[in-house]
Order: sequence, then structure tokens, then C-alpha cells
Amino acid sequence: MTSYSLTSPPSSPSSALLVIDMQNDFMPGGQLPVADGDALVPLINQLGARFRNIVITQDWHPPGHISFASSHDQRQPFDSIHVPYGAQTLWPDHCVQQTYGAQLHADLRLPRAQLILRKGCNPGIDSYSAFLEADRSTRTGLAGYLKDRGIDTVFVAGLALDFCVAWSAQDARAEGLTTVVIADACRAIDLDGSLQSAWETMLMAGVQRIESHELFEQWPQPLLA
Ligand code: VGL
Ligand code: ZN
Repeated sequence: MTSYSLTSPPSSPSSALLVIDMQNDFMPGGQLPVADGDALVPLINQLGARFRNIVITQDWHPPGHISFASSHDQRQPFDSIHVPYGAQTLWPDHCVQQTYGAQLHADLRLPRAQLILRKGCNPGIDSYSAFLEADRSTRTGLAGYLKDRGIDTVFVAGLALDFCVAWSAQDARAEGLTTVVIADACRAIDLDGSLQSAWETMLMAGVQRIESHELFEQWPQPLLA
């Protein structure tokens, strides 16, 4: 038996799998590679087969986005700067709208996904979270979508664990959703201890942590229809 409690199991209509930023630029060889990011694809496909609801996110920046080091004089990727909404880590140009790097990994097979949510589209505001942009007030609409569909539980997987996964999971909790991060279905960038602090913050916020084998043991069968 697993040590977590769930009222809405994966196959339930009130549960959703959130697949975060499984895009070419975050894969080995991409502009902001996350080590082993591509190794998650088969696992996420298997997880997806257990869920009735799936939401996919796509980091989707315009050229010249505020989070790109190249948009600021004398700045390098991974520097941190102050912008009107607070601290902003600068990144290599990545996930530029309509480019190959912004496309989802070609081997993702998630036929039940009904929503692909694009975020980070505002030139002057970053958005790690699938719910709230980095100004912490602009809403993406995802909370409303999930509520409208009666979804009270989200399982989270994808990239990067210490940025977009962590922020999305914390904001899911803040929206009152039961939130479960599938640890081995995520990979981290791990910048200056960001991985450890992400877990600390998520667990403090009431996010549950499981491993995919726990889910497969409890729900061994893919959904048939
Ligand atoms: C991400 C850094 C910049 C992520 C997106 O998907 O975790 N990280 N943009
Ligand atoms: Zn980004």
C-alpha cells in the first residue's frame, strides 16, 4: 500500500495528469537541456495511459523575452536580475514560439490530452507556473478550466522539477487542489541547490511526493477507453 491518500485516483474523472514542458529545447541537445529529459518520454506515455484527463503545458516565449539573457546588456545565462515583479533568472533563448525547440518531444503519445496550455507568452513576464505568471497576479486560466471540469486532484510530471514543475505544483496547492508530484517522472536543472529547495518548499506547501512504481502498483492497468 502506498502512504498517500487520494480521493481521486488517476482514472477518475476528477483527477488530471499535468505534463510540464516536455519540449525539444529542454531535451539533451536543446537550448536549455535538462539532463536525461528525454528518458522521461516512455514513462510519461505509460502514466498518461492511466489518466482520463491530461493537460500538457508548453513554454512559449516571443523573441526578445524578458527571461532571455540575450535581451539584457552585459548579462549571461543563469545570472539573476531584478525586474518589476522581482528576481528573474536569465536563461539562454529557449522555446521561442513556432520554433523546433518549442515543439513537444516527437515521441510523446498522450492521445487523451485535451488541453495544451502555452505559458510565458507575455514579452515582459516569465511564467514557470502553469497557473500564475511570475508577476504572481496574471492568471493563465488553468485553475478555472480544472474547476469547470470538476477536477480536484493533479498529478504532475515533466520538466524542470525545480522550476516549472515546482511552481506549478505549489500553485496547484494554493488553488486547493490535491497535488502529487511523480518524482521519477521529472528531471531537474539544479542551479545553486534549486532542486533541494524546490522539494522543501513543495512538501511544506502540502504537495505529495510519490514514485511512479507506487502508482503502477496501485493502478496496473491502462484505461481501455
Ligand atoms: C523552465 C526555465 C525557463 C522550465 C522554463 O520548464 O522549468 N525553466 N523556462
Ligand atoms: Zn522559459
